[in-house]
Amino acid sequence: MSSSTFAASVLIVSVLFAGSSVTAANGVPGPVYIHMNGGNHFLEPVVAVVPGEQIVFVSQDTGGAHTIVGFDPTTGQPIGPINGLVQASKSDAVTTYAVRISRAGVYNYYCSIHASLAKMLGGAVQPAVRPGVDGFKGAMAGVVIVTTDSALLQGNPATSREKVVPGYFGG
Ligand SMILES: [Cu+2]
Repeated sequence: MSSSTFAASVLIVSVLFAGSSVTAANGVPGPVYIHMNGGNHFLEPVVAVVPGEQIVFVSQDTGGAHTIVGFDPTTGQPIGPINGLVQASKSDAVTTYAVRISRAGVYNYYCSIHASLAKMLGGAVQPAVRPGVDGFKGAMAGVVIVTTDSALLQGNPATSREKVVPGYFGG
């Protein structure tokens, strides 16, 4: 292998692994973090994890609490395993809610304080902006995809690998 071919191979491998999580000793990748602050939205509204990987919701909201409620989009009923609450945090410490999901699938969640579920035409349910709540980039809701698809897993935003996002505190 020529040195230029080797350099190209290293580059390709680096690109392939740039988006993947740190792998723990047990072979399950490290946590994926989802952050929120006083803007009342989830900073990483769509993330992908492998089955069993830890998902950590991190409050950088210095003002108020958020719920993280899994729901069935066909009925609006709460559905596990996502079911958490994070209290307001301080700028030198964060509160978190962590969950692991073992079964592959698409898991919807929303904050019941800052969004509400609205029935769509046909009966399906979707999170909607709760009237009177400020700071939205749309309804406070998100999706976790539990998958082994490497293309999806490599699409996570860079902030999902950091427990605390610098400069993101607010409330
Ligand atoms: Cu909220």
